[in-house]
Amino acid sequence: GVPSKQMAQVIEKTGQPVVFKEIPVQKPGPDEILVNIKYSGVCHTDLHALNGDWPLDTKLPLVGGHEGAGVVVGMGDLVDDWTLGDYAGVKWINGSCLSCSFCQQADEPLCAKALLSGYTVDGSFQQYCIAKAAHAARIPKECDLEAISPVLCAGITVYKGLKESGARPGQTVAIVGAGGGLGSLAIQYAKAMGLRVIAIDGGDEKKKMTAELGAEHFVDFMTSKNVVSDVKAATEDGLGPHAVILVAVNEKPFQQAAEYVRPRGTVIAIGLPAGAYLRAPVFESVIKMITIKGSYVGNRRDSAEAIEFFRRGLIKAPFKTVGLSELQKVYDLMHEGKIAGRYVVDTSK
Ligand code: 8ID
Ligand code: ZN
Repeated sequence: GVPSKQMAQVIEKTGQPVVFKEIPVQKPGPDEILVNIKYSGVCHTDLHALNGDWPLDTKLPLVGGHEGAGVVVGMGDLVDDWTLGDYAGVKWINGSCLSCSFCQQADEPLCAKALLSGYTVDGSFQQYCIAKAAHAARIPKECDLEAISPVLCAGITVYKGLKESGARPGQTVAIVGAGGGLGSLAIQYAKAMGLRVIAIDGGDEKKKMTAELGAEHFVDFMTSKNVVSDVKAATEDGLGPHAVILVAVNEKPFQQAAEYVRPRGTVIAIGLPAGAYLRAPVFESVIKMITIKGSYVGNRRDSAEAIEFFRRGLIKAPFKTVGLSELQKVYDLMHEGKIAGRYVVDTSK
């Protein structure tokens, strides 16, 4: 049976540490499922929510988390396509209206009424979490819930970003922030899609990890004297990468990428550093015919495809697991930029 109380990490006030406490288990509405979250990845977005540093208010108090992997333990009366015991994923898009023009064209992340897990509705840093049945991700039974949890945001987002870049097999993509959560998965998806990878991040631990994941080059933003020329030099003809995937949490690379991307190339902005601006020189942008665009998570189809790459064994990104009770420690490490790969929390501890 489902208990009436559970442990959760609660943001009571932004800018203050999360509070590990007992809270009630919610009941699913008619079109919702209740998921017993086993594991949840910790995304930098959760830290933005804790800090309240985006121009978008969170609900308060708030249970964060949007990379939740677990088991369906309840559902509302209108739900007829889930079975108790199914594996389900709680992702960033918790629900959407399903009828606006964006939802109709499968741009559900653009729905003005989208519910955001761990931001506008309670998310996966609790043992029992609610998701709209139409949007929860279907996880095949053969998948390991611990290892797949980071796919539910990081994986979906970078897979979508790589598709949006238009980069084709054999071409080169620069991943900026390659040593972090999204970046480490981006290397794996890029490789699986037949792309060649230049990793950009800082420090020897991330250099080693990105090489093990399959990056051919590493540019250290902390020691490089000229990131722009170093990235260009890492491509065979010196003309720069075909695409740039920006997943860093720092404004600088958002103002640099247009300078090293290849003519006809595409810069994809994914990371969301607070208060930051993109910048590109008009002259070079025009005569190089470059494209700069944003990419925001993925729709339900992107999510299913990203999960399928994982199921096929193509995505093996490094993660470390700690108890849900230790979430604040993960935030502290993330704030210091000390995490190579992803942290996952185990909701039973
Ligand atoms: O849908 C979306 N657009 C979406 C989805 C999910 C997450 C956007 N995000 C956003 C998050 O909110 C966050 O702003 O993507 C960003 C990255 O999330 P993350 O991968 O979870 O963060 P991380 O694990 O802390 O990794 C960030 C990496 O960037 C590196 C850091 O060293 C770290 O490894 N980095 C930084 I900070 N500055 C850099 C620089 N100048 C840099 N790497 C290269 N050059
Ligand atoms: Zn996320």
